[in-house]
Amino acid sequence: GKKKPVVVVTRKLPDVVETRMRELFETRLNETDRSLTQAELVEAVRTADVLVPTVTDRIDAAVLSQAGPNLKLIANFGNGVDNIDVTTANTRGINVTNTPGVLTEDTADMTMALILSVPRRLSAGIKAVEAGEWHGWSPTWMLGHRIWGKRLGIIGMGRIGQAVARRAKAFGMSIHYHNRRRVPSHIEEELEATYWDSLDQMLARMDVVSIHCPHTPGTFHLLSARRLKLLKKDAYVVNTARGEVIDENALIRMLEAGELAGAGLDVFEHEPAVNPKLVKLENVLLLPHMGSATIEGRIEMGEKVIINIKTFMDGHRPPDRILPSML
Ligand code: 8YV
Repeated sequence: GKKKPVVVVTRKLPDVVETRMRELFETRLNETDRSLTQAELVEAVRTADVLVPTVTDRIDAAVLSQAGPNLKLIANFGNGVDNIDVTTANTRGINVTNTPGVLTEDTADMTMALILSVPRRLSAGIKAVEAGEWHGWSPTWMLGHRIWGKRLGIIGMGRIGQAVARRAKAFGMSIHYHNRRRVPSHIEEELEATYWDSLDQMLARMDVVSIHCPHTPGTFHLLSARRLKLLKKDAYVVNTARGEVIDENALIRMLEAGELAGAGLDVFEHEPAVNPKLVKLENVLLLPHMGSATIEGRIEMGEKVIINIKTFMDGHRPPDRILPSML
């Protein structure tokens, strides 16, 4: 039969995914639970037909310059492709795919959990009980803000942004959004969503702002120091997208100064490093990038990766191909 493609997987994936990959491909797995070293990554791109990286691998121009002649596909295990230099890859004739759709609802759930938890001070409450600092109910202790009747501003109204809007609407929030393009009117109507052409003007009016755009050169520090200052003093910021979209130092300064009510962050500008100043704040809830971390979702991400590889190897365009023009 046909020679099986050499598929190098950079991280340990769920067993069912690894088993299926072994059946279909000449699969080289990472048996450890750590990322590949730079040398191992270079060795991988040199020898692979297909590379399956994750968010923890930086596939930049320097790594791509080491790619062997057989490398034709980078099938990212994940939705965001900011870890990959897509333009350089395409210039070198290497296709890039991602895993859209299967982590939409899980990420939206985690976002909603943060939108519910941060204004209601869940993190501070849990810490108080654990520290034995609960000395009895008080009418004025641990008061947060309700979200019912408040305004949610969504930055990036793609699949995940819309899934968050649907949830927040059910919790009685009014939906506002900023996006490069307006979404179709039937979706706006379903969500009763208000489109803001001007991000600045939207920010000034919101009670909660949640980020759902990709990290690209165009969205780096989109929530800049200047824009963060436009937010109301009692507004909250939630981020389950990418840390780089917020100027994290500026956010920290504002939280420390009480110029913002709080933040729920699943992603960080220099993750896995979390700025110790963030950890010291009581009005934040910090999570270790677990927005899509469900067993079901990870298996479906693996299935998407496999479909992309199989389709490509059969000589067709893989369903989730990313072009630089899409970023
Ligand atoms: C994963 C994510 O944690 O898909 C994304 O963009 O951030 C998460 O689903 C990660 O990307 C896996 O590589």
